[in-house]
Amino acid sequence: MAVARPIRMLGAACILLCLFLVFQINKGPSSFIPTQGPYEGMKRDPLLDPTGEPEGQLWRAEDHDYAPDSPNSARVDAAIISLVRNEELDELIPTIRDLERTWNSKFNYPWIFFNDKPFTEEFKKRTSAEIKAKVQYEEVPKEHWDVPDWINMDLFRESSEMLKEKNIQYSDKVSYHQMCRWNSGMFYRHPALEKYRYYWRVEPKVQFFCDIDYDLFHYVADNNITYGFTINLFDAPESIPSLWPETKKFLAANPSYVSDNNMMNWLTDDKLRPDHTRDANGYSTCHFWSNFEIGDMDFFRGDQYSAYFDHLDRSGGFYYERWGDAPVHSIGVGLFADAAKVHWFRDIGYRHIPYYNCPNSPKCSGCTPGKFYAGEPFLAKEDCRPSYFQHVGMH
Ligand SMILES: Nc1nc2c(ncn2[C@@H]2O[C@H](COP(=O)(O)OP(=O)(O)OP(=O)(O)O)[C@@H](O)[C@H]2O)c(=O)[nH]1
Ligand SMILES: [Mg+2]
Repeated sequence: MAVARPIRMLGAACILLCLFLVFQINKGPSSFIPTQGPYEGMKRDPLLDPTGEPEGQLWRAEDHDYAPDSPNSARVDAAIISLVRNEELDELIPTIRDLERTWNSKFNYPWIFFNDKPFTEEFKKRTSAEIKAKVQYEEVPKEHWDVPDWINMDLFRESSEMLKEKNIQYSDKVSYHQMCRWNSGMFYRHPALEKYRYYWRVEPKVQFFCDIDYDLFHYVADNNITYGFTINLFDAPESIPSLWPETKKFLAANPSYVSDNNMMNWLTDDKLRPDHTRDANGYSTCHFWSNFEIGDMDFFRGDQYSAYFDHLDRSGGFYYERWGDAPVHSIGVGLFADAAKVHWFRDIGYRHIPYYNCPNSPKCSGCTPGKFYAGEPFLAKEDCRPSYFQHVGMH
């Protein structure tokens, strides 16, 4: 049966329109909402489900000696650590209050503040007034902070201009690069941390929302946890184009370093945000957001991670690109640690603007359970948990 030409034209136009819409929907991150796509990693935010304390034996302040000065306390060798500037004092105080109120006033772990400059008397006075536990103020050794002599500063300035054009935040601030490098491979070498094994990293301005009534560090030590996180995010591929290629070079030279139970599938996932994986040359850019970390420094001090950091450091990418300590730690943990020893602290209510980890628990107040971000809706696609839960798990 012959179909009239105008009808045929209309049909063809409809097909073209449909194809165009399908292309628009699938074309890239701007239209990708992880929880609604074909990706099966996370159908519903697990933080909407009631969250309790972790299973197993937990150490509680009522049952053990956690007095601040006790020489025989139940504390393990652990410290809360903060790299911070004097100017951030007003933003740090509410953070200290949050963590002391929700957790540390019960267990009294020492706080150690680090700075590349001497702390002011005001900084020391006001911070120590908030903390019952021991407090220490430490300067970062010059040789840990200074730009290494193999970095060509002309090349740095040129590269940072290019990164700035790509809207990479802080790319032209030398101190930001220094901070990222120190956090990546130097903090655990500070003499003040030599006697400690575990650390909890805290930054000014972050918030804590939930009462934690067990000794977290004891939990970490008892369960041999290497690394604990709250938030799992994508990074800007433009800030790390050669990080994965450098990592592959390192692995080619040291194949035996990779853990049997590694997280390679999470590191190289190309389903959730294919453009990111492509632009970062094979790395998904997924990372543990390192402004919150609870970790085992023996892992970072170990042969694998140390050699990996040294390799990256020599390549210059901390300066010629803007490698953050978050992707560097995450790749290190993802490759060299046992995935079973990495823990999602889902019970810690936490915020670093603009993202949250907010559990559904009567112990929490001040955040909305399951809310991941505050701000523009595009922030939703920065959540990498769908991939993490699928490839690694929810432990
Ligand atoms: N002492 C010192 N601390 C720094 C310096 N730069 C950053 N920091 C600290 O390093 C941590 C990370 O720096 P931020 O400026 O928060 O970096 P960020 O989290 O990527 O950026 P924001 O989203 O702006 O918070 C914070 O604890 C800062 O206080 C520095 O030059 N000196
Ligand atoms: Mg910050």
